[in-house]
Amino acid sequence: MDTLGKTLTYQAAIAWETNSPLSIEEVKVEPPKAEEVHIKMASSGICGSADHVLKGLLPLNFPLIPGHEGAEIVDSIGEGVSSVKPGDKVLTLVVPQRRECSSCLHPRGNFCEKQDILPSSGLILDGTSRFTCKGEKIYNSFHTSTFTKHTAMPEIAVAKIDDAAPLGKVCLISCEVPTGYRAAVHSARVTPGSTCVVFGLGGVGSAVVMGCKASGASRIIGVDINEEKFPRGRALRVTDCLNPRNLKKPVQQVVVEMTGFGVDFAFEAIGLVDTMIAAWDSCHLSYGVCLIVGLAPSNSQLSLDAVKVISGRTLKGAYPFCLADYKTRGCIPQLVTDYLQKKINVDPLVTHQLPFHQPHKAFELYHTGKTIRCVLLF
Ligand code: CND
Ligand code: ZN
Repeated sequence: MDTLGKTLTYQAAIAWETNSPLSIEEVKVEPPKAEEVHIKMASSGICGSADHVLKGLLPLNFPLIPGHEGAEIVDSIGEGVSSVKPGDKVLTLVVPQRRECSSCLHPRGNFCEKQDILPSSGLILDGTSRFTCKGEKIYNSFHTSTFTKHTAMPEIAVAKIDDAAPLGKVCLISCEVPTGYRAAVHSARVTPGSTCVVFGLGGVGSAVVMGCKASGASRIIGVDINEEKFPRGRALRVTDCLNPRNLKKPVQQVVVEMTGFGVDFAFEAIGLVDTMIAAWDSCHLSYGVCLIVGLAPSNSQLSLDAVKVISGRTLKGAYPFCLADYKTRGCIPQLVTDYLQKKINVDPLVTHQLPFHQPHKAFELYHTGKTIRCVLLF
């Protein structure tokens, strides 16, 4: 259906305030303005960051339509849009790529100045919102908002993907897979025969494990407090599983003893300061690389032993897609093609699929830890 020029009403899941249940509402969605696209949602993953947003751990404006891990079809385009056309399959991008700012133009930069994460206004590029409900303005999350049947977004925050992509699964390639997989392959540059530890075997941590395995790591230690994650972790080639709650010593000490001197690469994919420190302390003193992927609550501080910092270890962060020269619109479509060509496999990461109008059930499943990723289907 061509939505050009029309304000239409669609169902969306709204969080009216933090820590309140999502409510399915009738939402008015304005048509796309210049350099915007109107899209029809096909699927959206339930990412740990969306849970952080709903709990108020990241500073976003409410009421909002959450969700940022989406796969969709372009419905109509505003003036000046040239990279996509109606009918194209696309993925939403938490970090857009306008290709004009210092980050976009730098070969190793990608945190485009048009991003809406640090800080987040919850508005589209022109400073307005395209959503209203019951007469009230509804905010976006990170330019995206995927828990809605339709949305209007900036063209620079969508990436056209292969027509053959199965939309019920590839939504994970909009956030979880590039974040985790590329953190191992591209940002940490895991080497063949190396030892790795991954803190958190949820969605992102599982994608990190896949990246470590694809890079030839010989030992991958998985750490999680939920042992339901271990069989799926082992299927992805985690070699040793540790539950810190069942250990008599701090987990970092156990990891160092298991590997002799500490691992070559440590990843934190939980979002807690304590596990970030444990990941750092698990690394080899001299050449270990620690990559922080998890998002800690805003304003939390990471306190490290200053003496141990000078031994040579490296600490890096991997904010959404800020993986060195990993440009979002340029690189994400290639990951979809790699999936279609069976070079990477995201199927094991999609453990559950539910209809869009059951977000509560999806979050319930998420909180029990029974999922790697639950995908909402529209
Ligand atoms: P998910 O909830 O699926 O995974 C977290 C895992 O950590 C679960 O398996 C938990 O059981 C486990 N866990 C929780 N507490 C502990 C603990 N104390 N010790 C050991 N294990 C524990 O979340 P996700 O994988 O979707 O996201 C993980 C983090 O990554 C989260 O902080 C999210 O905000 C962040 C993230 C970052 C980026 C990025 O670009 N850097 C993108 N997406 C998500
Ligand atoms: Zn830019």
